[in-house]
Amino acid sequence: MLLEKYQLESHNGQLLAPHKKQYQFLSESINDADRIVHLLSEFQVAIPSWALGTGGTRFGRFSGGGEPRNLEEKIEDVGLLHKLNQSSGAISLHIPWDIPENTAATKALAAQHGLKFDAVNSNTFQDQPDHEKSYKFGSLQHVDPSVRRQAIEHNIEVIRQGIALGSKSLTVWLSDGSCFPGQLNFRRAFQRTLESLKEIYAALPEDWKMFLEYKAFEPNFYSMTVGDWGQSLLYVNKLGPKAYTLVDLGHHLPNANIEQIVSLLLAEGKLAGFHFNDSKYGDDDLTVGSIDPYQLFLIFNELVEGMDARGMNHANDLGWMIDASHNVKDPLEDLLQSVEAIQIAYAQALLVDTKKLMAAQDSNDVVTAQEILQNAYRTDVRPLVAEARLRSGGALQPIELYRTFGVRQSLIKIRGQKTVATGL
Ligand SMILES: [Mn+2]
Repeated sequence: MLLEKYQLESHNGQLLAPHKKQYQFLSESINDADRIVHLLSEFQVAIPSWALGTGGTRFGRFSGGGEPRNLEEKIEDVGLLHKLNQSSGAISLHIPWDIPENTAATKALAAQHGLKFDAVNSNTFQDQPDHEKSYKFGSLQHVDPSVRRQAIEHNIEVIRQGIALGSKSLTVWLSDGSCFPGQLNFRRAFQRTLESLKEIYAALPEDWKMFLEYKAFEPNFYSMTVGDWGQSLLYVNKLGPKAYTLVDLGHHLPNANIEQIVSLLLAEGKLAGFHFNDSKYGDDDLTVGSIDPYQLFLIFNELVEGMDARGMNHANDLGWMIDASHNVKDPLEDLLQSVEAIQIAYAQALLVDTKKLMAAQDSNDVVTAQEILQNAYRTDVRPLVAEARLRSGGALQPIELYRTFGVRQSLIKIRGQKTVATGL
Protein backbone atom coordinates (compact mmCIF):
# COMPACT_ATOMS: atom_id res chain seq x y z
CA MET A 1 0.00 0.00 0.00
CA LEU A 2 1.52 3.31 -1.11
CA LEU A 3 -0.42 5.47 1.26
CA GLU A 4 -1.49 4.27 4.69
CA LYS A 5 -4.49 5.55 6.61
CA TYR A 6 -2.33 6.81 9.46
CA GLN A 7 -0.31 8.95 7.04
CA LEU A 8 -3.49 10.61 5.80
CA GLU A 9 -4.71 11.15 9.35
CA SER A 10 -1.45 12.65 10.52
CA HIS A 11 -1.41 14.99 7.50
CA ASN A 12 -4.98 16.15 8.15
CA GLY A 13 -4.29 16.46 11.89
CA GLN A 14 -1.45 18.88 11.29
CA LEU A 15 -3.48 21.08 8.94
CA LEU A 16 -6.84 20.87 10.70
CA ALA A 17 -6.71 23.97 12.93
CA PRO A 18 -5.76 26.52 10.22
CA HIS A 19 -8.20 24.86 7.78
CA LYS A 20 -11.11 25.09 10.23
CA LYS A 21 -10.38 28.78 10.76
CA GLN A 22 -10.42 29.47 7.01
CA TYR A 23 -13.56 27.41 6.47
CA GLN A 24 -15.35 29.13 9.35
CA PHE A 25 -14.48 32.56 7.99
CA LEU A 26 -15.67 31.70 4.47
CA SER A 27 -18.86 29.94 5.52
CA GLU A 28 -19.91 33.04 7.46
CA SER A 29 -19.50 35.28 4.43
CA ILE A 30 -21.38 33.18 1.83
CA ASN A 31 -24.75 31.47 1.66
CA ASP A 32 -25.12 27.72 1.58
CA ALA A 33 -21.56 26.66 2.48
CA ASP A 34 -22.87 23.30 3.67
CA ARG A 35 -24.84 22.68 0.49
CA ILE A 36 -21.86 23.55 -1.69
CA VAL A 37 -19.58 21.23 0.30
CA HIS A 38 -22.14 18.44 -0.07
CA LEU A 39 -22.43 18.96 -3.85
CA LEU A 40 -18.64 19.06 -4.16
CA SER A 41 -18.26 15.79 -2.30
CA GLU A 42 -20.71 14.09 -4.69
CA PHE A 43 -18.96 15.38 -7.81
CA GLN A 44 -16.57 12.85 -9.37
CA VAL A 45 -14.23 13.45 -12.28
CA ALA A 46 -13.15 10.44 -14.34
CA ILE A 47 -9.45 9.94 -15.01
CA PRO A 48 -8.44 8.67 -18.46
CA SER A 49 -6.11 5.71 -18.47
CA TRP A 50 -3.79 7.51 -20.93
CA ALA A 51 -3.13 10.46 -18.62
CA LEU A 52 -1.20 8.46 -16.03
CA GLY A 53 2.02 8.42 -17.99
CA THR A 54 4.09 11.22 -19.41
CA GLY A 55 2.82 12.17 -22.84
CA GLY A 56 4.90 12.78 -25.88
CA THR A 57 5.22 15.74 -28.16
CA ARG A 58 5.80 15.55 -31.90
CA PHE A 59 9.48 15.95 -31.07
CA GLY A 60 10.14 13.58 -28.23
CA ARG A 61 9.01 11.85 -25.10
CA PHE A 62 10.68 11.99 -21.71
CA SER A 63 9.67 9.34 -19.23
CA GLY A 64 8.89 10.59 -15.74
CA GLY A 65 9.78 7.41 -13.85
CA GLY A 66 7.51 4.97 -12.05
CA GLU A 67 4.86 5.14 -14.76
CA PRO A 68 2.22 2.39 -14.78
CA ARG A 69 3.32 -0.56 -16.91
CA ASN A 70 -0.08 -2.17 -17.35
CA LEU A 71 -3.79 -1.71 -16.77
CA GLU A 72 -3.57 -2.95 -13.17
CA GLU A 73 -1.01 -0.29 -12.31
CA LYS A 74 -3.09 2.38 -14.04
CA ILE A 75 -6.06 1.40 -11.87
CA GLU A 76 -3.80 1.54 -8.80
CA ASP A 77 -2.72 5.07 -9.76
CA VAL A 78 -6.30 6.28 -10.13
CA GLY A 79 -7.09 4.55 -6.82
CA LEU A 80 -4.30 6.56 -5.24
CA LEU A 81 -5.66 9.82 -6.66
CA HIS A 82 -9.10 8.93 -5.36
CA LYS A 83 -7.72 8.15 -1.95
CA LEU A 84 -6.09 11.57 -1.84
CA ASN A 85 -8.98 13.68 -3.15
CA GLN A 86 -12.06 11.40 -2.96
CA SER A 87 -13.15 13.01 -6.24
CA SER A 88 -11.55 10.78 -8.87
CA GLY A 89 -13.80 7.76 -8.46
CA ALA A 90 -13.86 6.62 -12.08
CA ILE A 91 -11.48 5.52 -14.80
CA SER A 92 -12.00 5.83 -18.53
CA LEU A 93 -10.33 3.14 -20.63
CA HIS A 94 -8.93 3.44 -24.08
CA ILE A 95 -9.20 0.39 -26.30
CA PRO A 96 -6.86 -1.10 -27.54
CA TRP A 97 -4.32 0.51 -25.19
CA ASP A 98 -6.02 -1.02 -22.15
CA ILE A 99 -7.74 -4.27 -23.03
CA PRO A 100 -8.41 -6.20 -19.81
CA GLU A 101 -6.90 -9.69 -19.87
CA ASN A 102 -9.20 -10.89 -17.14
CA THR A 103 -12.30 -8.72 -16.91
CA ALA A 104 -13.47 -10.11 -13.57
CA ALA A 105 -10.09 -9.46 -11.97
CA THR A 106 -9.94 -5.95 -13.48
CA LYS A 107 -13.41 -5.16 -12.13
CA ALA A 108 -12.51 -6.53 -8.71
CA LEU A 109 -9.33 -4.45 -8.55
CA ALA A 110 -11.23 -1.29 -9.50
CA ALA A 111 -13.92 -2.00 -6.90
CA GLN A 112 -11.23 -2.52 -4.28
CA HIS A 113 -10.10 1.08 -5.00
CA GLY A 114 -13.67 2.41 -5.02
CA LEU A 115 -13.56 3.05 -8.78
CA LYS A 116 -16.19 2.75 -11.48
CA PHE A 117 -15.62 2.45 -15.21
CA ASP A 118 -16.56 5.60 -17.08
CA ALA A 119 -16.95 5.92 -20.86
CA VAL A 120 -14.91 3.54 -23.00
CA ASN A 121 -12.98 5.13 -25.86
CA SER A 122 -12.46 3.65 -29.29
CA ASN A 123 -9.40 4.31 -31.40
CA THR A 124 -9.52 4.47 -35.16
CA PHE A 125 -6.87 7.16 -35.44
CA GLN A 126 -3.91 4.77 -35.38
CA ASP A 127 -3.12 1.53 -37.14
CA GLN A 128 -2.59 -1.47 -34.84
CA PRO A 129 -0.17 -4.32 -35.61
CA ASP A 130 -3.01 -6.82 -36.12
CA HIS A 131 -4.99 -4.55 -38.46
CA GLU A 132 -5.45 -5.57 -42.05
CA LYS A 133 -6.58 -2.14 -43.21
CA SER A 134 -5.01 1.28 -42.67
CA TYR A 135 -6.68 4.42 -41.31
CA LYS A 136 -4.25 6.68 -43.14
CA PHE A 137 -7.13 8.21 -45.11
CA GLY A 138 -9.75 8.00 -42.41
CA SER A 139 -11.85 5.36 -40.72
CA LEU A 140 -15.64 5.79 -40.63
CA GLN A 141 -15.45 8.20 -43.60
CA HIS A 142 -13.13 6.01 -45.69
CA VAL A 143 -13.88 5.57 -49.39
CA ASP A 144 -13.17 1.82 -49.07
CA PRO A 145 -16.07 -0.02 -47.39
CA SER A 146 -13.70 -2.67 -45.98
CA VAL A 147 -11.83 0.00 -43.98
CA ARG A 148 -15.13 1.35 -42.70
CA ARG A 149 -16.13 -2.21 -41.79
CA GLN A 150 -12.96 -2.69 -39.72
CA ALA A 151 -13.56 0.62 -37.88
CA ILE A 152 -17.23 -0.20 -37.21
CA GLU A 153 -16.34 -3.67 -35.89
CA HIS A 154 -13.69 -2.12 -33.63
CA ASN A 155 -16.25 0.25 -32.08
CA ILE A 156 -18.67 -2.62 -31.53
CA GLU A 157 -15.88 -4.60 -29.87
CA VAL A 158 -15.21 -1.61 -27.58
CA ILE A 159 -18.90 -1.59 -26.60
CA ARG A 160 -18.59 -5.31 -25.78
CA GLN A 161 -15.56 -4.64 -23.58
CA GLY A 162 -17.41 -1.78 -21.91
CA ILE A 163 -20.47 -3.92 -21.17
CA ALA A 164 -18.25 -6.49 -19.45
CA LEU A 165 -16.70 -3.74 -17.29
CA GLY A 166 -19.97 -2.06 -16.35
CA SER A 167 -19.37 1.04 -18.42
CA LYS A 168 -22.40 2.90 -19.81
CA SER A 169 -21.08 5.00 -22.66
CA LEU A 170 -18.89 4.95 -25.74
CA THR A 171 -16.86 8.00 -26.74
CA VAL A 172 -16.07 8.26 -30.43
CA TRP A 173 -13.43 10.70 -31.55
CA LEU A 174 -12.47 10.57 -35.20
CA SER A 175 -9.33 12.00 -36.71
CA ASP A 176 -11.07 11.67 -40.10
CA GLY A 177 -10.83 14.59 -42.46
CA SER A 178 -8.54 15.88 -45.16
CA CYS A 179 -5.27 17.74 -45.39
CA PHE A 180 -5.69 19.38 -48.79
CA PRO A 181 -8.46 21.04 -50.80
CA GLY A 182 -9.98 18.62 -53.26
CA GLN A 183 -8.90 15.53 -51.31
CA LEU A 184 -12.38 14.81 -49.98
CA ASN A 185 -15.96 15.36 -51.03
CA PHE A 186 -17.36 16.84 -47.80
CA ARG A 187 -20.94 15.74 -48.40
CA ARG A 188 -20.05 12.17 -49.31
CA ALA A 189 -17.59 11.91 -46.39
CA PHE A 190 -20.33 13.11 -44.03
CA GLN A 191 -22.79 10.60 -45.45
CA ARG A 192 -20.36 7.66 -45.17
CA THR A 193 -19.48 8.67 -41.61
CA LEU A 194 -23.16 8.92 -40.69
CA GLU A 195 -23.91 5.48 -42.13
CA SER A 196 -20.98 4.00 -40.18
CA LEU A 197 -22.05 5.73 -36.96
CA LYS A 198 -25.58 4.34 -37.44
CA GLU A 199 -24.23 0.79 -37.35
CA ILE A 200 -22.29 1.49 -34.16
CA TYR A 201 -25.31 3.21 -32.63
CA ALA A 202 -27.43 0.14 -33.39
CA ALA A 203 -25.05 -1.96 -31.26
CA LEU A 204 -25.53 0.19 -28.14
CA PRO A 205 -27.38 -1.45 -25.26
CA GLU A 206 -30.64 0.20 -24.18
CA ASP A 207 -29.12 2.07 -21.23
CA TRP A 208 -25.98 3.24 -23.05
CA LYS A 209 -25.05 6.59 -24.55
CA MET A 210 -22.80 7.42 -27.49
CA PHE A 211 -20.66 10.54 -27.16
CA LEU A 212 -19.48 12.09 -30.42
CA GLU A 213 -16.48 14.35 -29.84
CA TYR A 214 -15.58 17.07 -32.33
CA LYS A 215 -12.26 18.72 -33.08
CA ALA A 216 -11.48 21.73 -35.27
CA PHE A 217 -8.13 20.59 -36.66
CA GLU A 218 -5.26 18.14 -36.18
CA PRO A 219 -4.25 15.63 -37.38
CA ASN A 220 -6.06 16.81 -40.50
CA PHE A 221 -5.39 20.45 -41.28
CA TYR A 222 -7.81 21.31 -44.06
CA SER A 223 -11.07 19.70 -42.93
CA MET A 224 -12.26 17.50 -40.09
CA THR A 225 -15.30 15.33 -40.69
CA VAL A 226 -16.57 15.99 -37.14
CA GLY A 227 -15.00 19.43 -36.94
CA ASP A 228 -17.21 21.46 -34.65
CA TRP A 229 -20.26 21.32 -32.41
CA GLY A 230 -22.60 22.02 -35.32
CA GLN A 231 -21.37 19.02 -37.27
CA SER A 232 -21.45 16.79 -34.19
CA LEU A 233 -24.98 17.95 -33.42
CA LEU A 234 -26.07 17.15 -37.00
CA TYR A 235 -24.84 13.58 -36.60
CA VAL A 236 -26.25 12.99 -33.11
CA ASN A 237 -29.63 14.43 -34.01
CA LYS A 238 -29.81 12.05 -36.96
CA LEU A 239 -28.60 9.10 -34.85
CA GLY A 240 -31.19 9.29 -32.10
CA PRO A 241 -31.85 9.85 -28.39
CA LYS A 242 -28.81 7.89 -27.14
CA ALA A 243 -26.31 10.06 -29.06
CA TYR A 244 -24.83 13.24 -27.59
CA THR A 245 -22.17 15.83 -28.41
CA LEU A 246 -19.03 15.77 -26.29
CA VAL A 247 -17.12 18.99 -25.64
CA ASP A 248 -13.35 18.77 -25.32
CA LEU A 249 -12.18 22.19 -24.17
CA GLY A 250 -9.09 22.08 -26.41
CA HIS A 251 -10.90 21.19 -29.62
CA HIS A 252 -12.04 24.65 -30.75
CA LEU A 253 -10.65 27.36 -32.96
CA PRO A 254 -8.99 30.15 -30.94
CA ASN A 255 -11.33 32.44 -28.99
CA ALA A 256 -14.42 30.27 -29.49
CA ASN A 257 -17.13 31.05 -26.96
CA ILE A 258 -17.24 27.60 -25.39
CA GLU A 259 -19.65 28.59 -22.62
CA GLN A 260 -22.24 29.61 -25.21
CA ILE A 261 -21.80 26.29 -27.05
CA VAL A 262 -22.28 24.47 -23.74
CA SER A 263 -25.39 26.47 -22.90
CA LEU A 264 -27.10 25.72 -26.21
CA LEU A 265 -26.16 22.01 -26.34
CA LEU A 266 -27.50 21.68 -22.81
CA ALA A 267 -30.72 23.49 -23.73
CA GLU A 268 -31.17 21.06 -26.64
CA GLY A 269 -30.64 18.08 -24.31
CA LYS A 270 -27.68 17.01 -26.45
CA LEU A 271 -24.68 17.77 -24.24
CA ALA A 272 -22.84 14.56 -23.36
CA GLY A 273 -20.27 16.03 -21.03
CA PHE A 274 -16.67 17.13 -21.05
CA HIS A 275 -13.10 16.38 -21.70
CA PHE A 276 -11.40 18.95 -19.47
CA ASN A 277 -8.00 20.47 -20.22
CA ASP A 278 -6.64 23.94 -20.89
CA SER A 279 -4.82 25.54 -23.78
CA LYS A 280 -3.34 28.75 -25.06
CA TYR A 281 -2.99 27.97 -28.77
CA GLY A 282 -4.67 24.76 -29.87
CA ASP A 283 -5.20 21.29 -28.43
CA ASP A 284 -2.42 21.93 -25.93
CA ASP A 285 -3.81 19.48 -23.33
CA LEU A 286 -2.44 21.53 -20.43
CA THR A 287 -3.53 21.26 -16.81
CA VAL A 288 -7.17 22.27 -16.33
CA GLY A 289 -7.45 25.89 -15.18
CA SER A 290 -3.77 26.65 -15.71
CA ILE A 291 -4.23 29.15 -18.57
CA ASP A 292 -7.78 30.48 -18.44
CA PRO A 293 -9.53 29.66 -15.16
CA TYR A 294 -12.11 32.41 -15.80
CA GLN A 295 -13.31 30.59 -18.92
CA LEU A 296 -13.64 27.41 -16.88
CA PHE A 297 -15.74 29.28 -14.33
CA LEU A 298 -17.97 30.77 -17.07
CA ILE A 299 -18.51 27.27 -18.48
CA PHE A 300 -19.50 25.96 -15.05
CA ASN A 301 -21.77 28.95 -14.58
CA GLU A 302 -23.69 27.91 -17.72
CA LEU A 303 -23.65 24.29 -16.60
CA VAL A 304 -25.09 24.94 -13.15
CA GLU A 305 -27.74 27.34 -14.46
CA GLY A 306 -28.63 25.12 -17.41
CA MET A 307 -28.69 21.84 -15.47
CA ASP A 308 -30.82 23.38 -12.72
CA ALA A 309 -33.23 24.74 -15.34
CA ARG A 310 -33.66 21.16 -16.67
CA GLY A 311 -33.78 19.57 -13.19
CA MET A 312 -30.60 17.59 -13.84
CA ASN A 313 -28.31 16.00 -11.27
CA HIS A 314 -24.96 17.79 -11.41
CA ALA A 315 -22.91 14.75 -10.46
CA ASN A 316 -24.51 12.07 -12.61
CA ASP A 317 -26.35 13.45 -15.61
CA LEU A 318 -23.33 14.50 -17.66
CA GLY A 319 -19.96 12.84 -18.24
CA TRP A 320 -17.05 14.58 -16.49
CA MET A 321 -13.61 13.57 -17.56
CA ILE A 322 -10.11 14.96 -17.84
CA ASP A 323 -8.32 14.62 -21.17
CA ALA A 324 -4.81 15.96 -20.89
CA SER A 325 -1.21 15.11 -21.48
CA HIS A 326 1.74 15.83 -19.24
CA ASN A 327 5.16 16.42 -20.65
CA VAL A 328 6.95 18.28 -17.87
CA LYS A 329 4.98 17.43 -14.71
CA ASP A 330 4.45 14.34 -12.60
CA PRO A 331 1.16 13.09 -14.15
CA LEU A 332 -0.39 12.34 -10.76
CA GLU A 333 0.37 15.80 -9.40
CA ASP A 334 -0.97 17.30 -12.62
CA LEU A 335 -4.21 15.33 -12.29
CA LEU A 336 -4.61 16.43 -8.66
CA GLN A 337 -4.26 20.03 -9.83
CA SER A 338 -6.76 19.47 -12.66
CA VAL A 339 -9.42 17.92 -10.43
CA GLU A 340 -9.06 20.73 -7.90
CA ALA A 341 -9.35 23.38 -10.65
CA ILE A 342 -12.62 21.77 -11.78
CA GLN A 343 -13.95 21.71 -8.21
CA ILE A 344 -12.99 25.36 -7.67
CA ALA A 345 -14.79 26.46 -10.86
CA TYR A 346 -17.84 24.37 -9.88
CA ALA A 347 -17.92 25.83 -6.35
CA GLN A 348 -17.62 29.38 -7.69
CA ALA A 349 -20.47 28.74 -10.12
CA LEU A 350 -22.60 27.48 -7.21
CA LEU A 351 -22.02 30.84 -5.52
CA VAL A 352 -23.64 32.80 -8.36
CA ASP A 353 -26.98 34.27 -7.37
CA THR A 354 -28.95 33.13 -10.42
CA LYS A 355 -32.10 35.08 -9.55
CA LYS A 356 -30.22 38.34 -9.16
CA LEU A 357 -28.29 37.67 -12.36
CA MET A 358 -31.51 37.10 -14.30
CA ALA A 359 -33.02 40.27 -12.87
CA ALA A 360 -29.93 42.19 -13.96
CA GLN A 361 -30.14 40.63 -17.43
CA ASP A 362 -33.84 41.41 -17.75
CA SER A 363 -33.26 45.05 -16.89
CA ASN A 364 -30.17 45.38 -19.11
CA ASP A 365 -28.05 46.17 -16.07
CA VAL A 366 -24.79 45.05 -17.62
CA VAL A 367 -22.63 46.30 -14.77
CA THR A 368 -24.54 44.41 -12.09
CA ALA A 369 -24.51 41.23 -14.21
CA GLN A 370 -20.72 41.43 -14.50
CA GLU A 371 -20.36 42.22 -10.79
CA ILE A 372 -22.41 39.15 -9.83
CA LEU A 373 -20.24 36.84 -11.92
CA GLN A 374 -16.95 38.37 -10.86
CA ASN A 375 -17.88 38.46 -7.17
CA ALA A 376 -18.34 34.70 -7.36
CA TYR A 377 -15.18 34.17 -9.41
CA ARG A 378 -13.03 36.28 -7.09
CA THR A 379 -14.13 34.37 -3.99
CA ASP A 380 -11.41 32.05 -2.73
CA VAL A 381 -13.43 28.84 -2.43
CA ARG A 382 -10.48 26.56 -1.73
CA PRO A 383 -11.55 26.03 1.92
CA LEU A 384 -14.89 24.64 0.63
CA VAL A 385 -13.08 22.20 -1.65
CA ALA A 386 -10.73 21.16 1.17
CA GLU A 387 -13.67 20.72 3.54
CA ALA A 388 -15.41 18.46 0.99
CA ARG A 389 -12.27 16.32 0.78
CA LEU A 390 -11.98 16.19 4.57
CA ARG A 391 -15.60 15.11 5.07
CA SER A 392 -15.21 12.39 2.42
CA GLY A 393 -12.07 11.01 4.02
CA GLY A 394 -9.53 12.57 1.67
CA ALA A 395 -6.53 14.79 2.30
CA LEU A 396 -6.71 18.50 3.11
CA GLN A 397 -3.76 19.19 0.78
CA PRO A 398 -3.36 16.21 -1.59
CA ILE A 399 -0.19 17.34 -3.39
CA GLU A 400 1.55 18.17 -0.12
CA LEU A 401 0.69 14.74 1.26
CA TYR A 402 1.80 13.05 -1.98
CA ARG A 403 5.18 14.77 -1.76
CA THR A 404 5.70 14.45 1.99
CA PHE A 405 5.45 10.68 1.83
CA GLY A 406 7.46 10.38 -1.39
CA VAL A 407 4.81 8.52 -3.38
CA ARG A 408 6.55 8.98 -6.73
CA GLN A 409 9.84 7.73 -5.27
CA SER A 410 8.05 4.61 -4.01
CA LEU A 411 6.54 4.08 -7.46
CA ILE A 412 9.96 4.38 -9.10
CA LYS A 413 11.33 1.83 -6.63
CA ILE A 414 8.58 -0.65 -7.51
CA ARG A 415 8.20 0.01 -11.24
CA GLY A 416 11.58 1.36 -12.27
CA GLN A 417 12.87 4.63 -13.67
CA LYS A 418 12.41 4.00 -17.37
CA THR A 419 8.86 2.72 -17.64
CA VAL A 420 6.56 3.88 -20.41
CA ALA A 421 2.81 3.79 -20.07
CA THR A 422 0.77 2.75 -23.11
CA GLY A 423 -0.84 5.69 -24.82
CA LEU A 424 0.22 8.53 -27.01
MN1 LIG B 1 -10.82 14.49 -25.86
